[in-house]
Amino acid sequence: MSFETISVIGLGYIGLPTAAAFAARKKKVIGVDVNQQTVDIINKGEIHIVEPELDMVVHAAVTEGYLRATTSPEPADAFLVAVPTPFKENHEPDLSYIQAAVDAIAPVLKQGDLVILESTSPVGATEMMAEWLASARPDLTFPQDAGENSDISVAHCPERVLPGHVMRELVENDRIVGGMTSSCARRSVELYRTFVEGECIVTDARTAEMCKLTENAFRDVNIAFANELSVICDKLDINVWELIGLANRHPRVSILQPGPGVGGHCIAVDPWFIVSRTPELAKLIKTAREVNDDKPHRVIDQVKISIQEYLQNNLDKNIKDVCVACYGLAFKADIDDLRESPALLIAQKIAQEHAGDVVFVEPNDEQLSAGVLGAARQCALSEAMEKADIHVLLVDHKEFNDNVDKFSELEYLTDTRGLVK
Ligand code: SAJ
Repeated sequence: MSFETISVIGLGYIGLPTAAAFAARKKKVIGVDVNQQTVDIINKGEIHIVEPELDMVVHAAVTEGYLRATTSPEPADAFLVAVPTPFKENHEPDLSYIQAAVDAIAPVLKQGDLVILESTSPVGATEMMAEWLASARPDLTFPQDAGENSDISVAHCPERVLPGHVMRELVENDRIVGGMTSSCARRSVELYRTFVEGECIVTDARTAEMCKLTENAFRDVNIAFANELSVICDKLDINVWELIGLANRHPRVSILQPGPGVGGHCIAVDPWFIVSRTPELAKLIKTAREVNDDKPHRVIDQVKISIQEYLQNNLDKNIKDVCVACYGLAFKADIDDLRESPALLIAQKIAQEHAGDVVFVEPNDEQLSAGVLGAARQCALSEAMEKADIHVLLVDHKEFNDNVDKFSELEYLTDTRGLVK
C-alpha cells in the first residue's frame, strides 16, 4: 500500500525539514506540533528555526497545499514521531514527549498504518512505544504480538543530519531502518524512498537505536581525546594545535579539534543513553562525557589567569577596570543555536563572576534577548576588540575567521578554537 498522507509529529529541527522533504515530493503532509505559535508560523509558509534552504522549501510546500500544520493529529497512512528526548537531572532518558505523542496519535490510528520513531532514543524505546500504542488501542494488533501480520507497523529510523546541512543530508545520507519485523522495515524503506537518495539499510529496532547512539558517542569520545590533550598541553607548555597537526600527518591518526567543550542537543546528550542502560560497562563513554563537560571550567580558569597576568602588568588598574570580551555564544560555528552551548555557559559564568565590564559578540544573533548574559552587553566585533582588555574566543564563526589577523594582535587572548595558530 502506498502512502497518500504522511503525518509528522513534532515540527522542530528534524520534524519540520522531514515534513518539508516529503511535501516537496508532492506528498500530502500533516505536521503536528503542540505549540500553536509554531503551527501558525508554518501555516503562513514561514519557519521558526534557522536552517539554510528550509524556508524556501516550507514556503513552496505550504503555498502549493502539500504541507499543513495543526495542533491535533488527524488520520494518516504513516506517522513519524520526531519529538525531543532529553535526559532528566540524573542523566536518565526522559521519554515523556514520546509518550505524549503516542497519546495524541493512538485515537486516529487505523489498520495498515505505519508508525516510525525518529527521535534519538535509548535501546528498547521503540518496543516501549509499541507497547504504549497497543494498550491505547486494544482493537488493533501490533508487531510485538502479531508479528509480520500486525495491523500496525512500527520501526525506528533515527535521523542523522548535521545542523546547518539538514536539507542536503536528509536526501543524501544513508538511512538506518530498524523494523520491529521485516515487513515493518520493508514498509519504512518504501516510505523513505520518497526522498532519500542514500542507501536505506535494514536492521532491527534495537540495533538502529544503538547505532544512532554509537555514532554520537564515537564523536564525543574522539572530541574528549582532543580536549584532554589540550589540557595536558596547556600544563606542559605545548601548542596543542601544532601538536595535533603534526600527529595527524601519521597515515592512521586523525585527531579531532579541541574546543571550549561539547554542545548541541545530540552529542552532549546521547552518550548518556548508553551509560544509563549499562553504567558498569560504559566506562570510556562516561569518562568522555565528563572530560567534555569539564572543559568549560578549564577555560574559565584560563581566563582568570589571563586577568591576573593583566593586573600584574598594569599595576595602576584594579579588577573593576578590566573589561572582558567573549566572542561567540552558539554551540558551534556559523549557527545561532545556543542549546547546551559551552560558549554560552562560559560567557554566563564570566558575566556573573567578573567585577568589571563584560561584553559579547554573537554575529548570528544580534538581537539576543536581554539578560541572556545578565548585565553583559552585546557589541560589534570592532568595538569589543578595541574596548576590552581580556579576549575570550569561544566559537570559530566565519566573521571571526575573517579577522584572524586582528585576533592575533591581541595580547590577552584565550583562544579555545585554535583560530590563531
Ligand atoms: N566539536 C569539537 N571539536 C570537533 C568537532 C566538534 O569541539 O572536532 C564540538 C562542536 O563545537 C560542538 C559539538 O562538538 O559544540 C557538536 O558538534 P558536531 O558538529 O560534531 O555535531 P552536531 O551536534 O551538530 O551533530 C551531530 C552529528 N553527529 C555526528 O557527526 C556523529 C549529526 O550527524 C547528528 O545527526 C546530530 O549530532 C544529531 O542530531 O544527533
